[in-house]
Amino acid sequence: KILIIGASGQIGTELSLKLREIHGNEHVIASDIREGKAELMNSGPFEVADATNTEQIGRIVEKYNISEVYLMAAMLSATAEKAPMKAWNLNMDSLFNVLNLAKDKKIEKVFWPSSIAVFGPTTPKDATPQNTIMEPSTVYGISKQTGERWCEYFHRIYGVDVRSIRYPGIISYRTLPGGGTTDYAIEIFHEAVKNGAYTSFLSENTSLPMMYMEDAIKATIDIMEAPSEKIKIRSAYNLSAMSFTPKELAEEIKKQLPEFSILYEPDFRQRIADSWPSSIDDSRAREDWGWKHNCDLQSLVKEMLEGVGNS
Ligand code: VAH
Repeated sequence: KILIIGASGQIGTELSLKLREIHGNEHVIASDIREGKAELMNSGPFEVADATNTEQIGRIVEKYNISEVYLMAAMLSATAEKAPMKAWNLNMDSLFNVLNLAKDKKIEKVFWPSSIAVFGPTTPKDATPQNTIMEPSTVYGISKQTGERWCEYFHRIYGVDVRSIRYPGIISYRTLPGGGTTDYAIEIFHEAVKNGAYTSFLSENTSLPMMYMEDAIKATIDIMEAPSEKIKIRSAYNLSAMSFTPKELAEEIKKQLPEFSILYEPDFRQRIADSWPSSIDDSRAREDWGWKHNCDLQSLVKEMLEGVGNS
């Protein structure tokens, strides 16, 4: 059976629904510190639990005979800057909780998301390589970089089958964003449909790596389904689909909504975005386990405007 921790979150919700579609509702247990959307709560078992609590998670693993865990709980970049120690404890203690369950053979396989936030201001910005300088300047990035090192360690020393990818900004309409720096690329669609205008908290030429939720879910399930010997990188794989700036996104929206207008008022999140790559080289994921994205900027805008418009 599969357990998703952080199932009420932006990615966790859609990942839970997709895995239930594939494996059947009773095969996929959702868990989070708080209940999630009705669609999630009504589609299968849900357990309220604290991701950092070893007894609570251990009990769920035993109760449902869990073999695979997707650990999607974390405090994201912008929120983490406001509560550094809380973010560190949540992001790290939840990871140790799950890695130790795997080390003790209580579960067989772990997915843990890293992020392009592991890169910092001294990292080469364009087509950022899989192996390069990583001096993250955010609490979230530091926790993801450290988490990668621990995943690699638990694999090498204890044989834990943990798999990870460095998510870019993930864009979706079914769930609200969770306090990230890339949230502008979600908010803009809701505002465009509601008010025909949006004020971006990132400057117009801030290029960031981005991905549509469907591609992110596909990558997550693909890497978990791949034969273990194909997963040659046990820290985390670079992953990408597209890169764009707020200006390029606004231009694409204007093709569908000609009256849409945008203003730029950068806030504290500009500094975070400026420390991240503009684009990512994900050739290793494509070589090792056959990653390829489907959704580009044009299809993203079409899907998002339709999705927001109908939700
Ligand atoms: C954030 N959406 O903005 C997350 C993600 C690369 C961005 O890590 O913090």
